[in-house]
Amino acid sequence: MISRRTVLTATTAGLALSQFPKVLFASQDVAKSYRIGAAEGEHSFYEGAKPSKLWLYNGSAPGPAIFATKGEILEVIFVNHLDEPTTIHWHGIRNINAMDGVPGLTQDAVEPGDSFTYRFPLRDAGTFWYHAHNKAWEQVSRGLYGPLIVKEEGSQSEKGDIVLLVDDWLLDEEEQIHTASLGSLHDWSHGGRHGNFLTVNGRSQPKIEIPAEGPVRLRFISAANARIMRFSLNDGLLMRVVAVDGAPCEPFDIDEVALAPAQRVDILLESGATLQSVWEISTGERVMAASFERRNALSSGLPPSLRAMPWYEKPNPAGARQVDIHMQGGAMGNLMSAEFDGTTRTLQDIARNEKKLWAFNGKIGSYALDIADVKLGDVVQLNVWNDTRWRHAMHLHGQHFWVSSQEFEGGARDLLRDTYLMQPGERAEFLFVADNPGDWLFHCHMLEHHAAGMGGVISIS
Ligand SMILES: [Cu+2]
Repeated sequence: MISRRTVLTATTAGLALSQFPKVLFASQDVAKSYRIGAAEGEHSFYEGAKPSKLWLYNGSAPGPAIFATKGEILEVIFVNHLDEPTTIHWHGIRNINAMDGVPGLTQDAVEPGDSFTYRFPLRDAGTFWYHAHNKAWEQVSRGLYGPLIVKEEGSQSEKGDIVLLVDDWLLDEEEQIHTASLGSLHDWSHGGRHGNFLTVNGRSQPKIEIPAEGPVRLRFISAANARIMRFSLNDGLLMRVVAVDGAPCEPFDIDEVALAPAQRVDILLESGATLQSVWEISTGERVMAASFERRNALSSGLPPSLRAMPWYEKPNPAGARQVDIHMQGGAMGNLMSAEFDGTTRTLQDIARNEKKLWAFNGKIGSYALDIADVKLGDVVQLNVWNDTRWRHAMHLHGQHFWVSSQEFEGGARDLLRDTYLMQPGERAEFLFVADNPGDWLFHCHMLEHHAAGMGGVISIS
């Protein structure tokens, strides 16, 4: 940990204070410090299961749950014990750019045996998660992710505050990661890698303790590579949505919650008394995801965050900086040719030889693809057109955007999100205040689509 004295000593050694990234000065206030190591390990998905060989943070699936409070500085001393480079991305955190964890854009990848210290202020309370961001299509599918929950200042720990981190793993008959299909061109050009084994918090059909009475908050987080999951509760219990992607929203009631990769939805039940189970229903077949057990008659009041406002109001779109993003490509699409590394080639050629299949505005995406340079403080409107045959979960790093969401029953709703699920043919406007400087990735969170070219950079300065 870098103390005030370290900084002062460095200054007298001739380094100007301005050369230090701002974040160092906050280090003396570090309130939560974690050590997280990534390594191969074994994990049992259920009692008596044959251990599965996974890639894990601190040996557990999911990685350690990080609980912190809004306003705190979070420090994570990360060590890479894998045989390949990696980084950690803090999904949904309106982060300092240098701490965003995108290798080749915001930091160098952490090489095997090396370490990297992430240290950043927690500006917002909400439901977040963290995951590997190098070769994420493989590293996340092998288990490198965990929950990050930021509480409101002054909120007590709530027994009824339940994390449901869901994932679909693709396992073979030995209950090991199906490695032969990793990187399948079919997945990359179609709907991504879909698993065959559902877990909640790393376990198959876990029994989760809830208080015998009082409200229950369910924090759904999807760590799936590509599957769009859908959940309902026993007896069709109504779910009151109180936050999406971490940000509080005007509450609304639904029967089913849809969850695209990386999305979060917080559900409030005024009383957990009749809550028994949660079911995954996206395949048309009801699969039990988890059940609930009542312990201790601990009643607790509603956490203050449940009545909170969105982080910022929807800005006025008049005069917003317009950025058009035309998404094309993939199987059965209308993209015949695209620019790759400065040269225009047929999509067939690029797919076969470069394994790239998706484009923004006629260009195959990468960290070198500059989508837009915008001025700090500008209101920006991304006009996103999904001109493909596939659904895409579009994620903007570093900020949340307002979108007229078509994702839930009951018509369009203005929501503040960081990941929006777009239907084939859908056009959507993502409206945000560009108040966070840096180079920010905008990409599809179907991790195979991102790997195959669906991503680019929005620079704010
Ligand atoms: Cu996609």
